[in-house]
Amino acid sequence: MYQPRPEHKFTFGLWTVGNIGRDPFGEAVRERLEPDYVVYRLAELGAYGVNLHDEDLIPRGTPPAEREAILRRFKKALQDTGLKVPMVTANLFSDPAFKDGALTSPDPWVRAYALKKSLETLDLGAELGAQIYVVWPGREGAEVDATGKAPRVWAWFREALDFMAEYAEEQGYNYRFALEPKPNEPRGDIYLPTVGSMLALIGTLKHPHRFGLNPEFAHETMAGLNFVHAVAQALEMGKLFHIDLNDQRMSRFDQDLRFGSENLKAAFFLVDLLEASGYDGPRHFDAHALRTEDEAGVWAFARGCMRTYLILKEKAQAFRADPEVKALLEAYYQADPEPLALLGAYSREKAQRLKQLELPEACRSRGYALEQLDQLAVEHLLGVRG
Ligand SMILES: [Mn+2]
Repeated sequence: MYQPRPEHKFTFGLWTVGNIGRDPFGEAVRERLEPDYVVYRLAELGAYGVNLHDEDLIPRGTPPAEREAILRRFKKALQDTGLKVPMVTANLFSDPAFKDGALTSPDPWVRAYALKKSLETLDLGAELGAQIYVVWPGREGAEVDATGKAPRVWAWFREALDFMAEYAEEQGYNYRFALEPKPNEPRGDIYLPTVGSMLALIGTLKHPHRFGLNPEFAHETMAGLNFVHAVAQALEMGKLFHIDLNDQRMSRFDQDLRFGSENLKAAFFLVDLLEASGYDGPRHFDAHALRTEDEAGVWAFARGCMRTYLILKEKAQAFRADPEVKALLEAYYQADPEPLALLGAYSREKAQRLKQLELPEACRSRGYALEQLDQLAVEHLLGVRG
């Protein structure tokens, strides 16, 4: 029961299970795990794939011969286990050069270097079979607005994205680009803080069909927003290219907690939404074990993420199949054909009839039975129904 299998498409980043527990106040508490070792362990746990930043696999400054040896070992582990690398992303945040932005640094040397690093990561990912390229503009932000940079960054960021897309096209790579918003951290404010701001940017790119979203539970929650709504909008627009699952308390630093460990109800409705949507991309856990944990705790964390997802999937199915829930929803959406005939696409005739409309008084006194519906969801979650 609740045993993860590759067809569930669960993925982890090398940086997630490989997180060494460093925080702004404390040193590392765990040893770095070798990438090939992570692959074997994730495969044992039933994961589908492993994702990476360029530097998770090949640390900056690795000599070419060593680079080849690392790649050989990593590819052998992938071959031995059947694990996939569905997504790659460039680390545009660790290098001190990126302290005032990477693709939006005021220094064109830095912008060019960030772009070069992105192209090299596209090459690396293509070599590993990746088809999703995430762009997380974590350093593309500011603490100081006196520079007047804010109105300029959009053009720089847009040009860089267009450049990457055209490079990928010319190389014959089969990438979809997934943009990941976050409100703050590491910068005081990040320029593209929410799913809504990213969706708006995509419409201004040269090749918008190649770009979509990689929304993250923790990031929208940090902004005080409803992650389920954000994902629903991305889905409806055909823009959910990837998803970062984890958990988070509101108004805190980026906690990257085990999936479902804090906002169980939001996680429940998220799984409900994703599973019903036909989304068939990876279910990626961008989270890490608590700093209190040793390596055993890391694998318990990884198992927990996947197990909770599968339990919530079962609960969501039971909730949707519950006859009381179905009856409440039927009544909720019950619709008189008369007003429906006045809605939809504009016509002069409809507009004239709308002006004659008298709202039935029952629309003011009607109850929507949401207390009953929500209580049923809570009872499914608490395990006393279904
Ligand atoms: Mn993330």
